[in-house]
Amino acid sequence: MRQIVLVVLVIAAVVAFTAGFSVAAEQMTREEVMATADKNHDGRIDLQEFNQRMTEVFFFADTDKDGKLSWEEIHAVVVDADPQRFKAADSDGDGKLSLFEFLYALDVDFIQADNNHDGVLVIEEVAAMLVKK
Ligand SMILES: [Ca+2]
Ligand SMILES: [Ca+2]
Ligand SMILES: [Ca+2]
Repeated sequence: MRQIVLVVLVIAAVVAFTAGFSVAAEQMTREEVMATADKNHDGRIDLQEFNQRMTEVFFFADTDKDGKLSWEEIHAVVVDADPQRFKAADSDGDGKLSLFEFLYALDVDFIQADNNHDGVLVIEEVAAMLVKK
């Protein structure tokens, strides 16, 4: 089974949804992923842009509007989502992710993708996440 880093899929998936297309996440190019998350168009995604984007994703994915993401809600947006990662992210064990749990888990992805530890992701680092197996 292909292992793609959750965060890139989430970015890509929400782009596909909000754009009104049923484009598979995998069909998005890294340029498209970058262009959507890079709000100030400086060619890099900083943690603030990242969290902003992920907060949008959170509320987009919360279809029953209870303020938390269930596994079903995550899975509806990210078909490749990993149930183990969902469990790991659910730190209070209530079976759902709060915004805090969601952002915290994704920030770990962000930090791991930031290869040179300068606090921002450049296109090469995003590309590295996309091809990670
Ligand atoms: Ca930026
Ligand atoms: Ca929900
Ligand atoms: Ca929880």
